[in-house]
Amino acid sequence: MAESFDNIIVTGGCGFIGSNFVHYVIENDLVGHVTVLDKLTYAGNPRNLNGLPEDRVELVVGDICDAALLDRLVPGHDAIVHYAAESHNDNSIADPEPFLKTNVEGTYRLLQAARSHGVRFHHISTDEVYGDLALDEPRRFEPDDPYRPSSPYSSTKASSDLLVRAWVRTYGVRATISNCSNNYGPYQHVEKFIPRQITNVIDGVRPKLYGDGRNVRDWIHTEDHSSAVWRILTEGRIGETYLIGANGERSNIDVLRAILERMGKGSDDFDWVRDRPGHDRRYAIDPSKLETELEWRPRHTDFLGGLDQTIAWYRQHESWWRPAKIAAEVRYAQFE
Ligand code: NAD
Ligand code: TDX
Repeated sequence: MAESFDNIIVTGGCGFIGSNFVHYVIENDLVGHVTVLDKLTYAGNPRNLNGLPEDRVELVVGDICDAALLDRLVPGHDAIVHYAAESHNDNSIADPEPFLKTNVEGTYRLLQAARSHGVRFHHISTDEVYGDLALDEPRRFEPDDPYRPSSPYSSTKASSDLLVRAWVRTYGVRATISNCSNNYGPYQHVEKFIPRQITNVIDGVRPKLYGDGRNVRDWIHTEDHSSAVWRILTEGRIGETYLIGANGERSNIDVLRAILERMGKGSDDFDWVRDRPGHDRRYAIDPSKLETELEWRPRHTDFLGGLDQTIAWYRQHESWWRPAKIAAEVRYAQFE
């Protein structure tokens, strides 16, 4: 039987994916109240929670590494859904330290709080913990594959997953883990591939493609990520890892050319730029455990339709992304 939750904490709920989950659970009346715990780093924006009822969503601005804050905040809640992270590979290559702090220490602090206060815990992770696959390899990532992270970012996410597994086994924390593939949709930070290229085209700047452009990512719409997390939180087996994916493998050059075509540009109207160091070749998720055991299915199976909606959203929400765009391109100029 599905477990029910009335009052949950969502860490990182002002980021791209966490805020989508807050909208999902409130707008579908799945929980009574959400406390968003978010440090509001460069990646967090309280406007992502606009339109939600104030009596059902409270924003607490704070750091997941703050143990005293967690001890005050966690009692009275029945679950923690943990999205907060430093999430961008390129930033982790330029400066790994915030990734160690937030992704590893922050997850440790939250696990200790969940343990002390007997609260259910769901940990949001990434397919990147499994490293990468060759382009011609006839297999996809499976939950029990070995961890082989490549970047400072993915190694800190892998570390956080291992902490969760140990806290389940040693301390009996009631936790689950999900590892999801690349998300796309509205509200994604403009440092990430799809919004960076859409906003470059809007600005009359040529998009930037790393390396030979043949790297493959497995795309899923954020709303499908949210519905999968809810299913795992309420019906998943404690201690289990579930992979979330929507059969959306595409090469970067194909995605970029789809954006260019939709925005009225030629198929070669972009710049090839220096490759990302340690750049993972291909990610691909086998979601069959989630589909079979928890009967979850993605709803957004038309990637090009989703891309059209995403482009339209960035065209209509320039005031949302403009300040972050300026800062992100300053950062890119330092390492490109
Ligand atoms: P994001 O960078 O858009 O948002 C991260 C949020 O966490 C921000 O609101 C930020 O302010 C907050 N935060 C950062 N450090 C914090 C701290 N110390 N204390 C409190 N809050 C803090 O990230 P996203 O793309 O929404 O990713 C969310 C989660 O999903 C991450 O755990 C990420 O690893 C995982 N994930 C992302 C993808 C993807 O495609 N973006 C895919 C799989 C998994
Ligand atoms: O300007 C660019 N040009 C380019 O070719 C950027 C920003 C990226 N790329 C390439 C690198 C990747 O192969 O596009 C692909 C996607 O890049 P990102 O958006 O940076 O995502 P990725 O590194 O794949 O990681 C994402 O998915 C897994 C999220 O950022 C992570 O948080 C998540 O864990």
